[in-house]
Amino acid sequence: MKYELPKLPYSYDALEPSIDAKTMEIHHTKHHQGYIDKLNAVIEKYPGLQDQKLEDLLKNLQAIEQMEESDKTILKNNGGGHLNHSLFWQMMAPAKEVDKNLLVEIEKTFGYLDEFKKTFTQAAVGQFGSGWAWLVRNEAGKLDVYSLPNQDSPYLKGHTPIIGLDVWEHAYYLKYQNRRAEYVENWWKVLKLL
Ligand code: MN3
Repeated sequence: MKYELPKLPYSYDALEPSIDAKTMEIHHTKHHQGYIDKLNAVIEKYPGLQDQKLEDLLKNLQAIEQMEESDKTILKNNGGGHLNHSLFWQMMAPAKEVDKNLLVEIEKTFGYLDEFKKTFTQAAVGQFGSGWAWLVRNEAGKLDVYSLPNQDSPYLKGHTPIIGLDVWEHAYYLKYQNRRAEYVENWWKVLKLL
């Protein structure tokens, strides 16, 4: 099976002014496509792994015996890149569709939505260099917030990602340059779920 670039559920300019159309188009057609191309190239070498879900490959990455270490790194970076971005596009929208169950659980875990937003924002702004801020469900079934470098997926830790924010410079540099905090502040407006 070849991985393919998922279509966006909205147009490139739909998230303006929070995220500009040019950034969306380059991010989707160049960056995300780039991860998919490299993911396909490495998976092609291992026919035995091609029927497995990508989430499961990342969860069990260290235990995959037949794969060379250097290829595991390629799979981690580009499989993560593909999954992370696929989720990222789906979580955003020009209009809110609040997930009430998630909201209740966030309030239970973090006290208030604003407290959660503060914690998540700190993870996003504080991530040194490229990476993502994550809201995940951990191995105990509880919500947790942290950042991970590069394209590391929460699946590598056995966690399920719920909300992810891309803080690689390619996600915001055209519009916000070095002002990551301003990008994060505006991103909340196009996060569909909350
Ligand atoms: Mn990206």
